Amino acid sequence: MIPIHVDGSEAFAASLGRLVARGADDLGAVEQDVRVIVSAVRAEGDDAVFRYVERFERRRPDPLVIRSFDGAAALARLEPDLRAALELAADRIRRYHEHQHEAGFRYEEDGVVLGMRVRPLARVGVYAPGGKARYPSSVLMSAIPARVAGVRDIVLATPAPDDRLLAAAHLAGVTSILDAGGAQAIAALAYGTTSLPRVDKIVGPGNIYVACAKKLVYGDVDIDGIAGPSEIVALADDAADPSVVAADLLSQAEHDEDAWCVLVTTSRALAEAVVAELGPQLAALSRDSIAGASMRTRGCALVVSSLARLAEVASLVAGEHVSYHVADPEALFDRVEGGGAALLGGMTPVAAGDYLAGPSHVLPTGGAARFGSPLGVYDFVVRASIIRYSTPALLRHGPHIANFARAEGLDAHARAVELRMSRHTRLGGRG
Ligand code: HSO
Ligand code: ZN
Repeated sequence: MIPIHVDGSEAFAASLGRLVARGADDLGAVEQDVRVIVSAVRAEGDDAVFRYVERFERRRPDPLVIRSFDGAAALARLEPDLRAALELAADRIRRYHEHQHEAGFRYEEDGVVLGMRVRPLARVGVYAPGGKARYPSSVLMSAIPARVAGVRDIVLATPAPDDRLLAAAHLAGVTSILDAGGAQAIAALAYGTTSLPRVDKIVGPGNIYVACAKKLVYGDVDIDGIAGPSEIVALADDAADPSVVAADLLSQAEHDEDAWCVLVTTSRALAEAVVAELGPQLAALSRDSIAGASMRTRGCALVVSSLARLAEVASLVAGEHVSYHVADPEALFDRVEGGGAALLGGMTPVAAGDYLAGPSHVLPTGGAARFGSPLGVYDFVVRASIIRYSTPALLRHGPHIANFARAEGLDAHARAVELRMSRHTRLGGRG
C-alpha cells in the first residue's frame, strides 16, 4: 500500500526530497479565473457576489448577510451527544487560548518611555468550506481564538450553513454570517460590499479557489496563511503499536486525496507491520477511496538508523501534525525543529488535537511549519509601538539622530530634531 525506503538508498533520498519540496498547491491553474471574480466583486459588490453564487451553487442566498442567527436554537436541535461534544470542545479551546493573551509593555529608559500596545483587530472573517470539508470543528478552531483576542465582529463566510455549523458559530461567538463560499466570499470579506463592511483579516482553510483568492487579496487585508492538504508525520520506534500508528496515518489520509501521510521509524519491522495494517483498516472506512488515493500517491515509510536521524528527517519535512510513537516522546520532541502540532505518546491521537484537546487545528501545511505557527490569539491582534521623549532625553539623543539623518542625506529629519533642541534652548530650558 505504501512503499518502505531505507535511509541511504536512492529511493529514500528521492522520497525525502519530494516531501521537502512539497509546497502549497500550485495555484497557477486557477489564478486567472480567480482574478476575474475578485475584481468583479471589488467593483460591483453584492451584485457580483450574488451572480457568482448563483452560477457556482445554483441558489440565491436570502439574505446574503445574516446578522442575527439563532445559533442557540440550532444547538438545541442537535443530537445530544454531538451537542455535548461541541460544547466540551468549545470550552476547552477557549481555555487553552486564554493562555495566549499578550499584554504589551511599557518601560522608561533615561527619560524615554517605550512600549508596545496590543489591541484586538476590529473585524475578522472566518472562512469555512462547504462540501466534503464542511467541519463545525474548524469554525470553533478559527473563531474562538479571535473571540478570546477580543475581536468585536467575527464574520463566518460559508455557503448555506446547516444546524451543525450554526451551532458551532454560536458557541464560537460568531457575530454574523456571509452566506457564500469560494473566491467571491473572500473578495467580499476583503473589500466589503453594501451589505458587508470589509474585515481586517481572513482566516480558515478552503479549496484551491479560496486559497488563491486569499493570496490575491493579501496586502489589502491580512490572511492567516495558505492552507494545503492535511499532513501527518508519525515518528515511531520498535515499541510503537503498529495498528495505532496506521490508524493515525489514515485519520489524516481521509481528509483529502492529496493528504501527506508519512511514517518515519527506526524499525524496519515496525514499518512492515504498519504497512500490513493499512489495507484492512482502510477497507473499513467510509472515505476509503479518498484515504486510499492519498496513501497510494503520497504515503511512504522511511526507515532510519537512529533517533537523531529521526529528529533530523522530521525537522526537514516539517509536518503539520507530528505524532510521537516513541518511548521518550518529550526527549525526541526537544530535538525536532518547527511549528505545527506535536502529539506526544501513543495515547495521543491526532484526532484529539483535531477536535477536543484545546489548541487550534488550523496549522501550517506544505512545509510552512518550518516558520509558521498554529492559528492563535496572536493572529488576531495588532501591535503599536509607543515612543515618548522627555526634553533632557531629546537633548541627549538629538545630535546623534541629526548626524545619522545627515549621513543618509535626510536634512528634514535632522531639522525636525534640531528645531526642537534650539527652541528648548531659546525658551531657557523649560521641560
Ligand atoms: N485535521 C484537519 C482538521 C480537521 N480534522 C477537521 C477533523 N476535522 C486539519 O489538518
Ligand atoms: Zn483531521
